[in-house]
Amino acid sequence: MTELPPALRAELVEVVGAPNLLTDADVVAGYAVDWTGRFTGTTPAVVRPASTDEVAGVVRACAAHGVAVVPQGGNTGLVGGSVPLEGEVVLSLTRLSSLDEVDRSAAQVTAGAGVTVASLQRAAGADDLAYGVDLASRDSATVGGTIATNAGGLRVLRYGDTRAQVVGVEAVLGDGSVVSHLAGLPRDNTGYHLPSLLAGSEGTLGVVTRARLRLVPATTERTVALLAFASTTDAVAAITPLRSSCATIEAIELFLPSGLALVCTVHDLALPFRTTAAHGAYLLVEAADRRDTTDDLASAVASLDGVLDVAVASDAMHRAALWAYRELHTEAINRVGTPHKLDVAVPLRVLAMYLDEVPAIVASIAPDARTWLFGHAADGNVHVNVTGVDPDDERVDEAVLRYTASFDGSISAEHGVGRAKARWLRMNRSEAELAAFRAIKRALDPHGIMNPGVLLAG
Ligand code: 2HG
Ligand code: ZN
Repeated sequence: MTELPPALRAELVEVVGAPNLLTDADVVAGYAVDWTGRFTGTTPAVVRPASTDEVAGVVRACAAHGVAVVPQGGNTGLVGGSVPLEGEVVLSLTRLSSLDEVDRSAAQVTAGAGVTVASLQRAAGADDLAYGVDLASRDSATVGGTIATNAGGLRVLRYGDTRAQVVGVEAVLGDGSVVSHLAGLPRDNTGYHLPSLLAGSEGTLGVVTRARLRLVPATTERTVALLAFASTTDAVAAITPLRSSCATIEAIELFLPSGLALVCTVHDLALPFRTTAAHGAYLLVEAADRRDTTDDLASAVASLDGVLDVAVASDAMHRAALWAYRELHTEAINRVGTPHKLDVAVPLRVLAMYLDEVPAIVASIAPDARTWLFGHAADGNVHVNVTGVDPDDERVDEAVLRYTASFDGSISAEHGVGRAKARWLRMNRSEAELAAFRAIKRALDPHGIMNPGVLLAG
């Protein structure tokens, strides 16, 4: 669709006011492309409601006119799930930015869908609490978007994924009805758990407008160690001993020498070690507590086999410098070319072999492509990025995902299925499961207007 039907336009103006219905081609173009530039669409309009009622009004109007809607938060998604690839209307949730006072007795807070993860973290921190989800895109990624995609991030091993933080939701379902259950009681067995269903539903059932989120005790002391190993096998073998000898570990991240070299070149950073010639893999480990964690982490590292080099940082500046080697991977890879992004998870017992095999699988199909591997090692979550392959050539994607699924691995570990992987969902899900998914979709989105083509293909 290139233009809104005039009657729909009038109804949307009625709901959100003319300034919040954007139709200027230059303005809406920015909402129609994803961060990586791989997914570009078009839209006749971007609607910017400011309350749950307005969202409901927008969804009802679009449903009445049979017009499809793509919900969008900070637009940091990586699987084409938040951009209008088939000319849908974009429902931008960034104006839903109300953040209630932190409820200290419950250790919870109610936040609007448009609140960024970074603002949520700041608000929790001011009350000596923390939000358990952290990710590199924290300054743009929103509460609504991270719930819709069930974002993982850097601290899943300690606090779980986004779904584990959501204790209540308010949402507008695909038929325009509003469901709201925000009490967040720790014990509440009164029926189906809609937060669990909506987390990871990628906007295909409805739109989360507010959420009640669990907070965790703030940690004041942090230590980061960057460990160098000769091989992926040695690095992966260190994960379980690290976790069992140091209870305060929050993150165990992995990257490889090629990625480190790229990050250092693109971002003009010095290498972390004098020589890296003998290194085959790195683990970045962070421990956090309310007391100094340096000794805990140092003794856990000292008992490991195969550590060739260690860099340790306790103060904020040096910690950030070590994290930069990991967090800047995404940006550095994007400078090489628009990547194919395959966010997968495999059991830890096959992780080292997987990391060693994937580049060969890619090379067998696309000899000139480059494969970049990094990710959340403790969860077996690997971000397979491939550059040098045409955006529409999906042979590499298919082969890597098939290899992943052969170990009962997940073809979408934390970014969602989006449009990018919808056609491969069968690799992970049985016909019976897909039938159940479709039945749920039909029940909550009877007009089929919520993010069509995302998650469930066709
Ligand atoms: C990360 O872990 C993000 O840094 C992005 O999930 C991963 O760019 C990617 O593939
Ligand atoms: Zn990640």
